[in-house]
Amino acid sequence: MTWLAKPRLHHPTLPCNAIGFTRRDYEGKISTLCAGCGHDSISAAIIQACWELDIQPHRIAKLSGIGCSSKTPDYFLGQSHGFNTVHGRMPSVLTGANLANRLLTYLGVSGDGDSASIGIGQFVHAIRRGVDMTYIVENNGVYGLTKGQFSATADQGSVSKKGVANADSPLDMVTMALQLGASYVGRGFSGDKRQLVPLIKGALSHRGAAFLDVISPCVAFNNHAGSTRSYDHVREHNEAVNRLDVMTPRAAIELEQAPGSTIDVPQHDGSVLRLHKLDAGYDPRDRIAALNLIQQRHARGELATGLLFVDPAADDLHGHLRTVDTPLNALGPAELCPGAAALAKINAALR
Ligand SMILES: Cc1ncc(C[n+]2csc(CCOP(=O)(O)OP(=O)(O)O)c2C)c(N)n1
Ligand code: SF4
Ligand SMILES: [Mg+2]
Repeated sequence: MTWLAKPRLHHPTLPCNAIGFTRRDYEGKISTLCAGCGHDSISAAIIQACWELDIQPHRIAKLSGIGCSSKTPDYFLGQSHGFNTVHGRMPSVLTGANLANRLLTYLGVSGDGDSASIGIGQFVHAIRRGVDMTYIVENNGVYGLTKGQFSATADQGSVSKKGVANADSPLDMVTMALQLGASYVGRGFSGDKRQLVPLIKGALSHRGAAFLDVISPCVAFNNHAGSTRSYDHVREHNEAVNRLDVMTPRAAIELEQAPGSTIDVPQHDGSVLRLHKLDAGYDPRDRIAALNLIQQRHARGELATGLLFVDPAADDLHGHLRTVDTPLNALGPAELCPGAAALAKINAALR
């Protein structure tokens, strides 16, 4: 794989976050993706979100599969743990890593090909189990890396670069994530950083399975007239349901006075998600309403973006399994081997 290292020197007056890191400390190598690829904008949003949240880079584990989208973890968080799995296998490797060490922040980055085709079973089970992670699908409707075949998320009737219309029904990963029990579900657009950064910040602060589908145009193979994943098409058919801010515990919390227009949703880590409703009456704490909204907008050829659903009281896989608070990889022989008497007791109970 080709890669270019970034020069380490930077201007001494670059602003630092609360733990003394500049934005550059969250960057990675120089991207080798096509100029204008939506995936690079998502990488920039991830860098911004982690910097603003003051997360220690070495406390993040970034995992991905195979594809242009799955290459991107090389281009951000160069000081974090990273694992590039085989095609479609990111969710199971992330689940294992999370079970071994619950104290890291897990970020899974994947593509619509990686997660909606070969890896769909893996996606389904990681979401269903409530693995504590932020799972981002960089959705361009094609297999970019292998030169633009339609993916399973491509809209029926969307036209390929060669002029062929897609005959198959699309699979909507946001709908699937909602049905599977994800406790934070949103859809963003790589071209809308103002919406995307807080969406990612909220997902990283959330405990439980957070899923984000980010529409990310492929400028090489899916950005022409007739494609429903082109920059122009998405800009024309995008309807945001809310505007988000994420306030970390240190920040002063001030309520806006417009009655009925703002919802504050506290998260496990003490941060507060503040949602300004744009769509009158839309409550992102209602899973059924989210499913209805997505279907209604889809029938009109539109994309609903923003935070579509959040359950602030959600638990995660560790809670379901009642694992100990200490990371499993830090347990010593005494905790791991309770001794012959304990084994005898278990055996006796099974007789
Ligand atoms: C087991 C296996 N099957 C097929 C491939 C070929 N392959 C590489 S990337 C890819 C699809 C990538 O599409 P997507 O996840 O949407 O990423 P994008 O490049 O669009 O960002 C495929 C089919 C592979 N690398 N490994
Ligand atoms: S082929 Fe498409 S997805 Fe891959 S880097 Fe180029 S624009 Fe991005
Ligand atoms: Mg793709």
